[in-house]
Amino acid sequence: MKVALVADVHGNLTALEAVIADLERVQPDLVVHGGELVFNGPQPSECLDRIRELGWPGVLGNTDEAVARRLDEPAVSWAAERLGEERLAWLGRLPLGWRQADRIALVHATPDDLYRIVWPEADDAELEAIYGPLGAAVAVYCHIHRGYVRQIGKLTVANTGSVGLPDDGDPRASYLLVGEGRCTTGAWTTTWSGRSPACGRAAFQPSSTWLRST
Ligand SMILES: [Mn+2]
Repeated sequence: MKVALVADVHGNLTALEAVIADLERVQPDLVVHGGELVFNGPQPSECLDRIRELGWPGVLGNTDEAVARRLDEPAVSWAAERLGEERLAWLGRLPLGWRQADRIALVHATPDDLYRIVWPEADDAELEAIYGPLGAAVAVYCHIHRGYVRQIGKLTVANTGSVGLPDDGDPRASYLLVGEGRCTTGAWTTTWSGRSPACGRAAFQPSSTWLRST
């Protein structure tokens, strides 16, 4: 079973549509979103509606939570106004985690923190301490906008990268694909994949100072 994990859309509909087109080619059995769907791109409502229409299950991201509770910040207010009460309520109801039995577990940042940053350079012991307790063969997180896959003993830790605001030196949207692998060992092979066709970045990036380059 092939599962695509798609995250950090950040209101960038152009990038989201590029990923959806790529998924039509890849034909995963299931698509799950990893949160940060609406803030801080130009089309928050359009992105949210598209994901709801596709019926992807998913998890809450830090900015989803901030927008849902109308954090008093200009760019958050801008997005919240466009979304309206019904969409904000839907956002606020997103769960903190998603899992597929003991095979895949997904959280936005870490199991107990929506904001904590765990870089790809983290050592094995740190990754295992944070994501091992999820109890899944493949632990997936999002949030840092840099996709990677690491094997630590029997545990695979992977990051989805970002659809709308990639920060890994490649401006194209990215997502993670987890496929069924060596079934004799019960392990799942995780494939870093999903470079979608070229797409633009959101023009509206009021909070993108954390990006190393544009
Ligand atoms: Mn995040």
